Amino acid sequence: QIKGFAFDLDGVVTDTARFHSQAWHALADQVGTPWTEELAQQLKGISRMDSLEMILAAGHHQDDYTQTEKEALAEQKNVAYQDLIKTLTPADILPGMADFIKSLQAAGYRLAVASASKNAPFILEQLKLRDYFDFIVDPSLLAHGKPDPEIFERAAQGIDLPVSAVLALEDSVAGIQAINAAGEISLGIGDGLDQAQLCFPDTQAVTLAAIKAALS
Ligand code: B16
Ligand code: MG
Repeated sequence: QIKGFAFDLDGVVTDTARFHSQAWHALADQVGTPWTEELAQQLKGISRMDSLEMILAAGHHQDDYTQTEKEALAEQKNVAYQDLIKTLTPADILPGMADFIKSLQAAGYRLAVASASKNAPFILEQLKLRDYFDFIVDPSLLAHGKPDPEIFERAAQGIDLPVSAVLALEDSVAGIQAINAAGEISLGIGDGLDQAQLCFPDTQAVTLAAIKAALS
């Protein structure tokens, strides 16, 4: 019996990946790592420091910088990213997601956000969705990022539910693996998420009725 939902943010509620990519692309150019669409895909759902390490490793530059220099590079990317997400408005909520979130709240489900992004509270404010969520996981308190289950376990705890009563939505492979490892019901949005228990082609297709039908 599902009593709560845990939402990934980027790729599920809004498309911030284009802004992450824009900011990381500039940084990749600066450190001399060739930017590819494949690399951009691999960064989805991955924490800021782990993303930086992947970009440096892709160009064999991981040993060229001290830890302090790496932190400065990550901060530089974040400043550029934060400048881009200031432009977000409710019009940037992915198709169908505002109605879906509102319908869940109206039906009495508890809602959590399980995003690896430290910018999640700001993004939710920009989208005017902050008040619909009972709990936002603070990723700075996590020992491990996705695909570790910790973030989805924390989301269930934050809304006072056992993991078995939570359905979680994700658009990344690492995210689906994290949900499955946590023991929650996994709902994948988009292609290439064969490990998800429920698969939907896009956000528009995700409704409470469709989920109930898929689970029955
Ligand atoms: P920040 P999600 C993730 O968001 C993004 O997919 C990933 O590309 C990003 O590096 C990560 O958040 C950290 O974001 O730099 O803002 O803390 O998909 O988990 O909602
Ligand atoms: Mg995502």
